[in-house]
Amino acid sequence: MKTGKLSLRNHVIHFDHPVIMGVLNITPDSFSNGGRFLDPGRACEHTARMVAEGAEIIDIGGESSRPGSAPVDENEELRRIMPVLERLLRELPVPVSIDTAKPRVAEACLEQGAHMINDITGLRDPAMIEVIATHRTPAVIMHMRGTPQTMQENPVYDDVIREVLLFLKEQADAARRAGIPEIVLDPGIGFGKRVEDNLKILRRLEEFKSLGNPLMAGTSRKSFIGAITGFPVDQRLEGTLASVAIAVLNGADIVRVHDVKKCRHAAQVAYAIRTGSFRNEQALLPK
Ligand code: HH2
Repeated sequence: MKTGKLSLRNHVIHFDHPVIMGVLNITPDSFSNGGRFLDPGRACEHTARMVAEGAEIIDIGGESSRPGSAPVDENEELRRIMPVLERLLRELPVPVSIDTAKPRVAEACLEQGAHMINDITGLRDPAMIEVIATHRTPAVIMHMRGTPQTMQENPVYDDVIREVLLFLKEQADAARRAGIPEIVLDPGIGFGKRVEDNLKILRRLEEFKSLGNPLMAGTSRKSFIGAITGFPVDQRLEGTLASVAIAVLNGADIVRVHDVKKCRHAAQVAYAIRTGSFRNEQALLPK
């Protein structure tokens, strides 16, 4: 089976196994882990644990995107991210992605040595495309209807798969034309979508492979799981594991998660079922 790869400066990730992106939210108000990692020491400790458990990319966010969350200005976002980024780039054996929609934040982080920009607004700001293209690093393009402040105000789609596919294709084409070398696509589970839209996207995730890019999915602890199981964010691990397994079975190359070890196991089993091949992944962890 032909598998793809992603080059992140001096790191190359091959998609011959499911890749785990570990989430590090340095925010007071994220829907999950809000306030836990504002202290850089605790943030780095937690990240080191995620890497030891098998995270191959760390995604740092300094602004919550939960529905209705308050926007932060770029200085505050940088103040949260920078001390942790500097330390992680020095100490970590894995690449670091920055979850931001602000070109100036992206630029400062890329200048510092960050490996990728994860933009939940899907590079809608042309200045963001320019910054990433200048640094020749990859980008994650995610689909979101509206903004985090407005996205859950009655989102209705004629055909959610078609609309998301079209947006991702147009944005990926623009990014490619501008010189961004590699692009990861993400349908944006929970971003301006009803529960039934999220379910349909996960059920038909394979269709997003038609665009030819690596595919990422972020389902971890999200509210569609709570809507189904009836449990709050701190009790959504089992639902998350089911969704991670389905995402990988249906073609996700990267899964963005908070619970690295458990999600990695679920993803490994799903990947083995999808491809019919397996290897002892534990033996491949950095010692
Ligand atoms: N989900 C969140 C944030 N960033 N990026 C991508 N590419 N895909 C996602 O699904 C995604 C994302 C939301 O989750 P979290 O970071 O845990 O929460 P918050 O935004 O409240 O910090």
